[in-house]
Amino acid sequence: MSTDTNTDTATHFRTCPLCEATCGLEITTKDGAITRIRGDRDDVFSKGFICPKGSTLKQLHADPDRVRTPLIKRDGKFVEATWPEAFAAVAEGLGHVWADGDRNAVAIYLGNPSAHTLAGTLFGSQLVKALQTKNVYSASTVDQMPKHASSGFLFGNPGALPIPDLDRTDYLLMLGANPFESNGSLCTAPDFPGRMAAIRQRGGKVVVVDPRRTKSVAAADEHVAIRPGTDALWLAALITEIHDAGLVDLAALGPITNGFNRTFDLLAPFTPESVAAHTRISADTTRRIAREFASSRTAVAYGRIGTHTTEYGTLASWLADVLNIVTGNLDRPGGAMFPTPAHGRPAKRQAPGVRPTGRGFSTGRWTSRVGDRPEVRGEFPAAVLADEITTTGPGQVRALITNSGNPVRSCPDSEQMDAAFASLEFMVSVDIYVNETTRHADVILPSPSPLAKPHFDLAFYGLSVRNVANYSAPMHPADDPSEPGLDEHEIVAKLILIAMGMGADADASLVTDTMIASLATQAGLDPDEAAASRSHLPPVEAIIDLLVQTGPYEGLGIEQLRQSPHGIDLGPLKPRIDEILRTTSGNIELCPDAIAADVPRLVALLDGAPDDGLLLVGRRHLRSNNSWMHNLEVLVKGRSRCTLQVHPTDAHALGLHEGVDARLASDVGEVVATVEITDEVAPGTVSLPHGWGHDAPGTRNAIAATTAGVNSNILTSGAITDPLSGNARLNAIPVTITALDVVGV
Ligand SMILES: Nc1nc2c(c(=O)[nH]1)N[C@H]1C(S)=C(S)[C@@H](COP(=O)(O)OP(=O)(O)OC[C@H]3O[C@@H](n4cnc5c(=O)[nH]c(N)nc54)[C@H](O)[C@@H]3O)O[C@H]1N2
Ligand SMILES: Nc1nc2c(c(=O)[nH]1)N[C@H]1C(S)=C(S)[C@@H](COP(=O)(O)OP(=O)(O)OC[C@H]3O[C@@H](n4cnc5c(=O)[nH]c(N)nc54)[C@H](O)[C@@H]3O)O[C@H]1N2
Ligand code: SF4
Ligand SMILES: [Mo]
Repeated sequence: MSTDTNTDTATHFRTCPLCEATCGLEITTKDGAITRIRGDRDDVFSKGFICPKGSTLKQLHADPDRVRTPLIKRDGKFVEATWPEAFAAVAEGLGHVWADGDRNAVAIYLGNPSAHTLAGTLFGSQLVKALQTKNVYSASTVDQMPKHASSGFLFGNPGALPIPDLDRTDYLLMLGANPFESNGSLCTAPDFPGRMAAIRQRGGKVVVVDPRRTKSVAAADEHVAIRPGTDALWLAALITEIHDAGLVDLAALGPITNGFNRTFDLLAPFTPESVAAHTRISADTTRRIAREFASSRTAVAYGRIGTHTTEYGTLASWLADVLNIVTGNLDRPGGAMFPTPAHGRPAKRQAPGVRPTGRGFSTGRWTSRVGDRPEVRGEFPAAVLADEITTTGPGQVRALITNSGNPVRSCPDSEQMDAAFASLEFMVSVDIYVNETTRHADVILPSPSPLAKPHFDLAFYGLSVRNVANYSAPMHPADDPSEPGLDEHEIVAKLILIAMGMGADADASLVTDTMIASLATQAGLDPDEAAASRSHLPPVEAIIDLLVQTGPYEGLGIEQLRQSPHGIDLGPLKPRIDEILRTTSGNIELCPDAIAADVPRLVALLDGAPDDGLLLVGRRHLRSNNSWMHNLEVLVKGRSRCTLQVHPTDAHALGLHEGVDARLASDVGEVVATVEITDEVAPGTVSLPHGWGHDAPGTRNAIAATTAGVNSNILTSGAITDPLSGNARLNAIPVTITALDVVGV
């Protein structure tokens, strides 16, 4: 921070915590009040790039609807409480449920922002462990779990996700992602649009595969308007074509990969011709793109939400990686690479010639009580949480903790979720708003404004296109009278202590002290010395210091981070497959049994008749963030964005007109949405964004309520998931549309 005492202005540099892009912000204050937020031009990674959300941290900080005092529900109404009262109510409410002897009766749901907070990334898994419950749910199973599953199967390491090396690739094949709105996902790359443009400027090519003509499509060389839900078919055909054309490149990865022939045999039925009707992509196009990809100097296939959140999510994710592997593009510059984050563990040294074997990856170590769904990475599908709450009998979920999640809007079959939450015996939410989910809570524990918290992107530096480290100290002291008074990590620490049976009064520092001691021990340091030498630091900074000092970059610690307000650039990604692999063979397992056993489902899709009905897909908008940030006037003003996009041909056939309301129905629910006729969607595809529907009673989001929109997850089904990952199908939903008669016409 720099200050000018003459004018009482100060400049703070922080990383924006709102999305995965990790942009640097320059925040100017006068007399403590924020006067301006703009992109930090000196940020080593984002170099001044910012999107409209970054600057609205100011409005979020000031939002009068943001919860600033713990709330306890009494006689159906929230009343303000002190922190000791709130924690006592939590200990009592959860304690009552635990008293019956079943730890599984308390469930937890961790929402998306918990990947963006230190509370979530450092203490989330500790809380899960302390709860000793199998009922663990998160936004991962409405998002990227297929990617974890495919990495688990391929590399034995579900936490190691290959990232497209955007800055060096010659050919980006991007499926089901729209970084012009989302700013990128599982690919931390501030100014993704600029990085895409740079690919083209250096003579490379960008191909976007999406049933909608998005802004990302407009900035690409080529648009492939795929039929929703068919990415796995198409990727399989690309691989078969590359194999048949003799373009497989085994030079680098062949010696460390098992299962090439089995993979090619399994994928043989999928050819450019055989998948053409289902994907609506001509065989010529598929053949040409396969050859371009394989013969490009470097190339990378990168799939995101549109490929992952379908019934074939893990297969599609696996196939994108197979495509990268068989063309020699995994773990090499310009291909798909594994970042080396500053807080990661340093590489284990292997004796020369010895493969780095591990324990491999498995799912289904236990299964859900209702529906017998396998756990994946210790989680059940978010799609079954409602059933676990409403199905009576031993093991029933009776209490719930949510941390930064809004599953009543973000998860499938959300009306059922809403009703289920209303029936809980006890619910506690760590959140910043009273919204569709937290209105059901008995206690709300408010997290401070993002500007009042320390920040270090533990999750996203592991998914980043460059190795970077940037620490932001809190801009406001924890005891700022306009803030709730406890940092979010302290709130989570208190919940951990309650779950451990230590009561509501135990000191949060017990949790941070234990973490410091155990990290030190793991790193081979003396725990007392490690703690003593960091006793001058706030606990979270001490933990980051310890992680970074014992990480892969020598000479890096919190001091260097503090002195580098614009971040530290640790260079481009480096090949490191041997440090990643944890398979029992020590090799990449291209065709593991679990995956092979799921391929017949894809064959069945191919053998079935192509679906000619209407398929619903979602979409994102730059000025939105899943189901929240809709209470900030500056972001939601103007025309409603929650429209049902229909292609002119379909609109004509259905008798729909621009701006009228229509009934949109799936086999689990229906909504009434306003029609927008646009050829941006492919014929047969309709699109409605998720995260809207802010008209529920009992919420406290005055602005959001005025631009409510409709909740698209009324239409998605909890029953249909990708079997290997448990991920919900949120795209490619069969729907029907009926024109509603306009009154008076
Ligand atoms: N149909 C459909 N559904 C989808 C998707 C889709 O594409 N289509 N996308 C899915 C995806 S990718 C995701 S990640 C999920 C997201 O699903 P969720 O994580 O369940 O929901 P969000 O809308 O991100 O809600 C975030 C919550 O965190 C709160 N919050 C914000 N900042 C903080 C903070 O700093 N601390 C705390 N404690 N709380 C905070 C907000 O008030 C809000 O309640 O939605 C999924 N749902
Ligand atoms: N502004 C904004 N930014 C965000 C978010 C937000 O809500 N708003 N959410 C954040 C989160 S939690 C995430 S996970 C990321 C997601 O980031 P992205 O993965 O980039 O997500 P989307 O922008 O939803 O883009 C998904 C695209 O997939 C297309 N699609 C749908 N079905 C299919 C299909 O079957 N096949 C193919 N090939 N394409 C399909 C859709 O038309 C859409 O354009 O964004 C993050 N950033
Ligand atoms: S792109 Fe993401 S990280 Fe960058 S300013 Fe926008 S919301 Fe923040
Ligand atoms: Mo997400």
